[in-house]
Amino acid sequence: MIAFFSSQHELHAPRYEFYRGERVPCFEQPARAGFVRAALEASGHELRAPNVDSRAVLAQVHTARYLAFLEGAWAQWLALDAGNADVQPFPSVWPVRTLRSDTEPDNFIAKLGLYSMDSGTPMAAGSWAAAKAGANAAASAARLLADGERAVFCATRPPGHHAGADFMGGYCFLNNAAVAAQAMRGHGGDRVAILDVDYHHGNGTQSIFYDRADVLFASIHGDPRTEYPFYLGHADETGEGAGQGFNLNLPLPAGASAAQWFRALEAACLRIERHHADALVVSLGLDTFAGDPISKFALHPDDFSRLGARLRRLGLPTIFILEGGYAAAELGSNAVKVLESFDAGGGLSPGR
Ligand code: SP5
Ligand code: ZN
Repeated sequence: MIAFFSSQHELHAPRYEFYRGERVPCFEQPARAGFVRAALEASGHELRAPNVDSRAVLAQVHTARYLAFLEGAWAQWLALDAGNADVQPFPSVWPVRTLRSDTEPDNFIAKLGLYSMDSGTPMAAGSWAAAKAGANAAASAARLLADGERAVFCATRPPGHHAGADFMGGYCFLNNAAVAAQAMRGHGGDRVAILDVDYHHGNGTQSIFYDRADVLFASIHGDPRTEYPFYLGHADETGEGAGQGFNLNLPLPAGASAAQWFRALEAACLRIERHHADALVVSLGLDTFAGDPISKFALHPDDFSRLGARLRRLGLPTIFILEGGYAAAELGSNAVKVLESFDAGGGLSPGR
């Protein structure tokens, strides 16, 4: 399978995040992409640099003021104090209910709070460049699909599915899955389905498409009553307005077995089949792996092969987008299991 990979990802290299009030090394590290790249190369997959500028599609899924903030954020941070080059900015105040989010404050940390859902998304000098390269990969994959490619993998970091139209969060800045889906719409696909299999609910993707019937969002994830991102991802979120019925959340309790997980996958696949999509975008988080350090599902390497095989049976042109997965050493081999079992069945289903 063709994979888009950009060495620009290395420019996003914050050193620490907070856990229980302590600084700990970032779970979402550059080494993750290195392991994925190595596994792809070792098994003979073609790596390509992104070759499509995502700017126009980004403007369809994110707000102009959020994109402007992200692009200029590091320069603003440095302008405050030259010593900030070695300091990671974190938000400390957020416009929750009753506070205004329509006006952008002048204070940098206040802006960071306005555009963040959590304090768990550390920013570094090259975060914008890395995130933009990931969005470019998503747009590049959509163009390849429009040109007839069966499936493409975006081996990108930072991940994207927690990022909403105007906020970052959960290690995510730009929503790559939303870019891929929106770009497919722009290439003439009438209906797109997004399947999010990351351990964490893809709150950003859900919110971007919540009132739309053209992009179905289906997600299997840890129950938000106990698992991040906590404030979205419940089963009763089914879409609104024209999007009513086009959002499917399948939360599972932390500790759910592989058998439970595959029952949820079957429900998601049945809903995707009913959508009669022209293309599928998979938010491929691999933090469902039993060895993941921050998640609580129990998939094993063979289960990732089973996932790829089931997705192949949907018979859809498919863009896989790397999301989470923090057992870095196993990340590449688990991703390759999904891709290779997907590829194993060959061409598109009859009638396409
Ligand atoms: C894309 C993605 O997977 N984002 C996940 C963001 C999760 N942020 C919360 C991390 C909390 C870390 N908890 C550490 C528990 C160690 N036992
Ligand atoms: Zn995750």
